[in-house]
Amino acid sequence: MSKIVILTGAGISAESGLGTFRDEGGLWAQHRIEDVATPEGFARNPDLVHQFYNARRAQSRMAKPNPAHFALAKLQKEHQGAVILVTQNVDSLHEAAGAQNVMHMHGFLDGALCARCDARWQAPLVMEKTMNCPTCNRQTTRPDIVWFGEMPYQMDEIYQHLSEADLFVAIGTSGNVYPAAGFVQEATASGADTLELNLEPSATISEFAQAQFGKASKIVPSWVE
Ligand code: BV8
Repeated sequence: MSKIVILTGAGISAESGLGTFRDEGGLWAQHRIEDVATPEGFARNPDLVHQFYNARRAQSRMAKPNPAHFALAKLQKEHQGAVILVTQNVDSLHEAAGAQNVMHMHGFLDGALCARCDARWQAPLVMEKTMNCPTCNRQTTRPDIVWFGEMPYQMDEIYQHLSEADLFVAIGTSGNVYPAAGFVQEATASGADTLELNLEPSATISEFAQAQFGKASKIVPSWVE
């Protein structure tokens, strides 16, 4: 059975009402990356960072999966084990649509992490810097999110899957953030075919053998069919 590795970005959740980062009025237009998505920003002003993620957590808990999320879950079900879903997104819309074993390389809005003892637990809707870690009881709680300059999760497994891929598909990502934006080269180097499904050409469009442009809720279900 051929192996398909799929990478999704904020664009797949846009039609579920969750803001993207670099589109008009996106998250990075409202906040400086260095203030809300770096460990230095968190050390400088944990309240601001918690507010940023509390607002996104509240929004994501009200969001519903769209036809693109459901189409990928269906594809996964039909190709047991041969469809690997990697996401840069920190929402849980893939899981809400029925996807399994989603690899959240940039972390989880619904995850809390202790910066001191590495304990992880389900984040409450509102997180504050005064929250005690349930394991070491210190006030060192942070969102379980991979910030700029931090090592994304499950990288070894992801590179292994890319080395075995027959097809790599990037959906709803602008191709600006590494190492995710470099996955297309890894896949090409292992002889995989490559496809970009996006609203508009990404920064790495020249690396893809094929591309289809349009809204994810339209082009992803038609590609899965
Ligand atoms: C790391 C936190 C070392 C979670 C995020 C130079 C070269 C190489 C690397 C670097 C470099 N300079 C700096 C770096 C490192 C840095 C980096 O890449 N910086 C960039 C800005 C240059 N990377 C890191 O620090 C990473 N760590 O490198 O560690 C290492 C290296 C290798 C191996 C191991 C370790 C950590 C990166 C993670 C940072 N955390 N976010 C959060 O707050 O959500 S990144 C942030 O951007 C999000 O996670 C998001 O997922 C990610 C990517 O954004 P996109 O998902 O692509 O969203 P965007 O808005 O950009 O684009 C949306 C797209 O959707 C658009 O194309 C749009 O057209 C499309 N779209 C919109 N609507 C629709 C649609 N498509 C279809 N349908 C629609 N309706």
